[in-house]
Amino acid sequence: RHKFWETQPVGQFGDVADVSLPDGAIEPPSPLSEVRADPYPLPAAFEWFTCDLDDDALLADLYALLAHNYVEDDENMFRFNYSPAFLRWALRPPSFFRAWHIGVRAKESKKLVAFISGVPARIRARDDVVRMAEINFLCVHKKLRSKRLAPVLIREVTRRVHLENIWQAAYTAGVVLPTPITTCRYWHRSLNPKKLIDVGFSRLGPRMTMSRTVRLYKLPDAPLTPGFRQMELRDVAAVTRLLRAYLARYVVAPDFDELDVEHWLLPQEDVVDSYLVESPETHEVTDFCSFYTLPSSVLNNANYSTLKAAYSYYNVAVKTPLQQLMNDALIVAKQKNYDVFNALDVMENEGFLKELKFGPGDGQLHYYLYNYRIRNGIKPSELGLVLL
Ligand code: NHW
Ligand code: EN5
Repeated sequence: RHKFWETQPVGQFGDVADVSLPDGAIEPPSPLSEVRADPYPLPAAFEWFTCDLDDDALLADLYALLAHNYVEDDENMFRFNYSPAFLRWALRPPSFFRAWHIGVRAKESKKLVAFISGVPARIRARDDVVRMAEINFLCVHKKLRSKRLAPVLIREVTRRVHLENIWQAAYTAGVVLPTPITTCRYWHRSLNPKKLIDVGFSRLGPRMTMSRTVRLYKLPDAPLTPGFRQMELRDVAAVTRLLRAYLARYVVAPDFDELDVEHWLLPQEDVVDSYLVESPETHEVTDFCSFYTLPSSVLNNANYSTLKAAYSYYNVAVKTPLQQLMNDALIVAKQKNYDVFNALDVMENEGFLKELKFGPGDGQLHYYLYNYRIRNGIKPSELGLVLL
């Protein structure tokens, strides 16, 4: 059934519950001298191309490839539209490897036709902190689909990860592959219900009018929690302490240090937003919330071409109730003109989704580890990892 995935060190559908298999690496690392030295062969018309994201022209090509060929919803109404600034952020975290930004281009025209990327991360599974690659932005041009190019891209990124002596990876996908460690649901909170209905993202509920719907989703003009403000560079140490203590509760979570927090959580306009609560009395940082910006192109709509979406990222509620903290996140997202606020049912998110009027979406997100087994998987609420 899975001609490619059957050959890979991933949980195979039959073994998920096998008690005789230990958790951890499925196969041991090989000596680096045994890692294949040259790139996998591509069909003759194409060549490998390591992408330099400092180069604005290359970044524009990558942006265009993804804007036209990346992930769509099941009815092909929307397509993710990662911005160039977002892609630079997502692909250049601390200690990134340029060799892991892998393009395929047509030899003749030099047109970029496929891409896959990895970035390094330390991810903890139970008490085991593992160096991994986070794989993302796998994309093959629509005209080159179903020609088995994806397995070549995956093998090539695997080879380049192995060359750095890294043997595990984490990735997410909307499709089922062997074998998810957990399956999450997307939830959506309307901020601009009229537009969402006009573009077909949501529907007018039964016995609802437009004006009742607009009233239902109305939010205050400004955050309610005293001391709620944007995160700044001077907050990195405090946010890192808060986040490390919080993520320790989850079975699978990133192991962030201050450099990671500075990269992944310091606000960047229209890329990532982070807020915290600074106690007005003690000036302690007590709570934190964040979201990233990922618009979607609206396909085939006469009135609108894009949806501005915020995606819940890492949130830590210690002193402020989580529901109140996330309500403030909705309020600032509304102030900043987002149309919708999305969240997965990971971490403690179940505790605010319904109360804050999120509704379940039609999309799922499956989480995977490469060459790492976790027997029987985990629940979404045991997962402390959000990939972009
Ligand atoms: S998930 C988003 C993936 N991208 C898209 O959905 C964009 C739109 N679609 C496309 O561009 C986030 C194409 O349809 C793609 C497949 C390129 C998806 N993950 O070339 P063929 C990520 O980026 C398998 C993994 O003929 P295609 C995560 C499929 O099951 N495998 O198909 C990426 C089949 O194998 P099988 C996927 O439609 C994680 C084979 O590809 C997949 O022209 C990557 C068919 O290939 C997916 N999303 O191209 C894995 N979609 O065994 C990283 C399909 O079933 C693993 N397939 O026959 C770790 C590597 C690092 C290890 C380091 C130690
Ligand atoms: C990982 N980095 O399906 C990349 N999105 O629900 C791979 N649905 O937006 C991830 N179909 O439910 C790929 N509106 C997986 C995600 C692919 C994109 C995707 C889903 C997630 C989505 C929307 C629009 C559906 C349009 C028709 C949806 C309902 C919203 C409604 C708002 C009001 C309250 C009830 C829910």
